[in-house]
Amino acid sequence: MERIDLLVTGIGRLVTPPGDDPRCGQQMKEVHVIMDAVVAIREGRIVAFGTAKDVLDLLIDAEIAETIDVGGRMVTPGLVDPHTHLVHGGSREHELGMKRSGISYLDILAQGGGILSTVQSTHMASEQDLYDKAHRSLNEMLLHGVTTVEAKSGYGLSLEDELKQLRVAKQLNDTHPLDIVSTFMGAHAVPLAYKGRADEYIDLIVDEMLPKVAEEKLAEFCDVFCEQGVFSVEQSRRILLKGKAYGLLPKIHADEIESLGGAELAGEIGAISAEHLLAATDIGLAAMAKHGVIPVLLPGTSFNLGLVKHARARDMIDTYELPVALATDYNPGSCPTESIQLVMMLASLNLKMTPEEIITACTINAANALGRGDRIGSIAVGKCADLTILDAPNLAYLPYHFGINHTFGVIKDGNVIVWDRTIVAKESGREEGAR
Ligand code: IZC
Ligand code: ZN
Repeated sequence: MERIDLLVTGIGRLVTPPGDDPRCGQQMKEVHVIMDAVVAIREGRIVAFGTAKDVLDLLIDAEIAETIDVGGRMVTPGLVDPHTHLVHGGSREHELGMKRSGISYLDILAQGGGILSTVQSTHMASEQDLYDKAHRSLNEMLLHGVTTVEAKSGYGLSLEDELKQLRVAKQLNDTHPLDIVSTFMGAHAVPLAYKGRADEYIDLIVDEMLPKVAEEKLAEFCDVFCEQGVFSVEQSRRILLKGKAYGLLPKIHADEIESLGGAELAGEIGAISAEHLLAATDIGLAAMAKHGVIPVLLPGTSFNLGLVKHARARDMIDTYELPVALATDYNPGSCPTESIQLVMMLASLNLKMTPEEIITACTINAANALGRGDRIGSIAVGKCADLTILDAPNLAYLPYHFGINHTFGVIKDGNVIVWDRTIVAKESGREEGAR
C-alpha cells in the first residue's frame, strides 16, 4: 500500500451496514460496529478500514499525505436522501392557515393550490433563482450529513419548465459537492391548462417530455404521483412503462392517502422503488417483495400532514422482508424540511424502527433506491469515500436526542467538506459570489 491521500483516525465508533445489496427484513438490524477505527482513502475511494491497530500495521510503509483525527466521534457512511423535490420556486406558508382549519392536502390541490401554487412560483422564477434556493437547501442537507440526494422535477408541468428544473439540478450536481440524482416527474399534477383533460397531458408527457429528457440525459428515473384525484393506476402504468422504454427506471408515489393499487403496480412493472405507502395493501406489499421493489418511507410527511396513520414499517420488515429506505421528501408543501435527522427520529417514534434499521435505511437501502449500492451507502474497500462524522456516542443517540443537528463533519469523495459544523470546501464551476 504505497500512498494514502487521507487517513481518518480517532474514530470512536465506526458503524456501517455490510456490502452493496439492499438489506432486507432482519438483515436491516445487522450493522458492523468497529471501535477505535481508522479509514484510509486514496483517489476518493476507501482503500482500507478497520481497527487502528490492524490498519496502521498494514500501512506501515505507506506514504500518508494527510491525517485527520475525528476526536473519538462516531462515523457512518455518508447519508443518502433518496426522495426530495429539491428544485422549486417560492414556498407555501400561506397555506398553513387552511391546513390548520382542517382543509386536506388533496382538497387544497383540487382548489388550484398546493403543487399548482408551486408550479406558478417555479414558472416565475429564473434559473438563477431556482439554483440559489436549491443551493441553500443542499448546504443545509450537507451540514446534516447527507452526501447524495435525489431531486425530482414536477413543478414545471410544461416541456420548457420541466427542462428548466432538470437543468438546474444538473448544474447543481456539477458545482455543489453533494451528488444530485435526477428524477423526471412531469406527472406530479395535472396542470390547470389541462384540467379535466389528464389523458391529453399524459400525451404531452410521453410524446414530448420523455423523449427530450432522455435525449438530453437529464434524468435517471421517472416518477408519478399515483393518487386519488391525481393520476390513476392505468395512467401511471402508461407513463412509467414509456419512461422505462426511454431508459428511465420507474419510481412511484404510491398509496399515500388512498389504497389505489400503486404498490401492486410497482411490483408489476418492476419499479426500483415505491414511496410513501401508508395505505398500501398486503397484496401490494407482497408484490413489492416478490419483485424486489424498495419501499421509501417518508415519516416527515405524515408527521407534517398531521396524519394518525403511518407506513407499516414493522410489517414491511418483519413480515414481507422488504429493504426499507427512509427519505425527507423535502418539498414546499407536505414536508418543508431538509433534516434527515428529524426523519430518523420520526422513524423511531412513529414507524417503530430500531436505530440499526434506521441507519441501514438511510445508507445502503437508500443508495440502492438510487441504483448506487455498488458505489455508496456503506464503508467498504473500493467504495466512494463518503463519510459522516457525528457528535453522538452511538446510533441510538441520534433519534433519542432530537431536534438538533448531530453532524460534526462530512467527507465526500475523500475530501473534507464539512468540519466543525462548517462548510470548508470550495465549489467547482461557479465562483463564490457569482451566484
Ligand atoms: O409540493 O406538495 N406529495 N407531491 C406529492 C408533493 C407532496 C410535493 C408538494
Ligand atoms: Zn414526493
